[in-house]
Amino acid sequence: MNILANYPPTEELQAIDSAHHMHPFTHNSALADKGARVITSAKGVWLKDSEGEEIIDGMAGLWCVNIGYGRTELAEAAARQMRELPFYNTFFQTTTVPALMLAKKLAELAPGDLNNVFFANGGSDANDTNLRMVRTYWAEKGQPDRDVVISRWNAYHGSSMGSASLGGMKGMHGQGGLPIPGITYIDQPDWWSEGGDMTPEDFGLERAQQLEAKIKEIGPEKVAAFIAEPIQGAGGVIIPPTTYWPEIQRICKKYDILLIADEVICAFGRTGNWFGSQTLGIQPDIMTVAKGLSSGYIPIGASIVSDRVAAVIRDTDFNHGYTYSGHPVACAVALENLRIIEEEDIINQVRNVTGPYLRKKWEALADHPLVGEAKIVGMIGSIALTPDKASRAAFAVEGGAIGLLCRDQCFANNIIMRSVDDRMVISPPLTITCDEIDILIARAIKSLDETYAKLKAGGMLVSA
Ligand code: PXG
Repeated sequence: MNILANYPPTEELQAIDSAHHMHPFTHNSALADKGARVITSAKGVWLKDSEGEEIIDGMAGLWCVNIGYGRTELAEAAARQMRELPFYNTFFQTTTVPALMLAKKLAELAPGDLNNVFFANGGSDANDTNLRMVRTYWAEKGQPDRDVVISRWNAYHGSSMGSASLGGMKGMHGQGGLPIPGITYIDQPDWWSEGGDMTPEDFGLERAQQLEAKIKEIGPEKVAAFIAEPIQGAGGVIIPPTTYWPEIQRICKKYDILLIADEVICAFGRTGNWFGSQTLGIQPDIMTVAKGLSSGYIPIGASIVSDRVAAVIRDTDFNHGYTYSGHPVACAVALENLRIIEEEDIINQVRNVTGPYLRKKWEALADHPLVGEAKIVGMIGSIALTPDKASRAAFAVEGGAIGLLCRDQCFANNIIMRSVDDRMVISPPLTITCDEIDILIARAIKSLDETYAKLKAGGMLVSA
């Protein structure tokens, strides 16, 4: 059966979906009651569903379709590679041309001495690699007790046992016996929600200095690494105050703590540079990448490792790897994706043209009665919904219910914006045009207006 051209009616598809398909991060029974929206095709920034509705995708799939949908060059690269060599492993003294070429390309693109690439299938398993790698690094250097990794509350680093433990999502820790030992957390640099009366700059410093306090509490000789996203994505697009990262960098250097920048969302143009670390002024020892590496066309992730760390790991048997590490088809698709980003000058377009255009319109959303702060860097932004801007109040209704209401309103208006608690976030394809940005913003405003009207009518514009 050609499922692309000849699928059953929507209701039937939804019934099959709810009978057999368990969705991630979803209350599946509740979803079954209303039925999942069936996405059937896409081009550029536009999704189409099984009812023929056209939806503007403000989230680039799941923060990943950087070059937009429908690029047949990637399909052709995959088909070519599948015909030539669909799979071969990289475990036992063998390699493949796409894997080595992609490793070389990433080494060229990555800043500083990040010249060494260990492949994974996505961000979660790349972060598992990082956890084992930094501990192995210190053990090989004769410091096996140096095994604690410091992370941040409300960080997202993946969903496997290791990466979800590295993450600081309390709801995830509550299920399945997490976190695993040897991981500890400091607070996030979310000035809007947690900054109180401090200036953003003072608050950024204070939050960064929690790292130093934590290192002293544990003992520097026990700390292996600090892991963080340059800009927290799944945590609500938390863009840290300008004082934050320089202070983190200073502290990591002072105590010789390895710095892992989780670039799964920030890399490949999202912030207006190849890597978020360049935008935020970070010099990591390891970068985690995934998502935009293939623009989501095929699963692939990687750890990009500094010469210093790699020298030690290369000199030992690192007993770690995935069947599909360096999968030739995934690597061929990623290479084609990077070629397109480079040759079509997509990152400069974000930095100089579409990014500034979006920024102006996005920041103007702060004038809406429902919106407190509106922040954006490149093509990743968020707005905080609030019943009272002046006091930066949270809503009396808890659990991100207002955000969910706004998200559903967006969905009904054929715009995808994701809610994280009561923040709305966007991360559109980097190829979005100025005309499409106008449509995105118009639909966002319509959705905010409708949400506001509903809250007013329901008496829910009440501070906690
Ligand atoms: N690190 C970061 C920073 C991420 O954003 C991962 C690691 C894990 O990658 P994989 O490929 O294993 O999923 C991510 C993934 C959301 C959402 O709801 C975000 C992610 C994944 C799923 C949902 O915003 N980010």
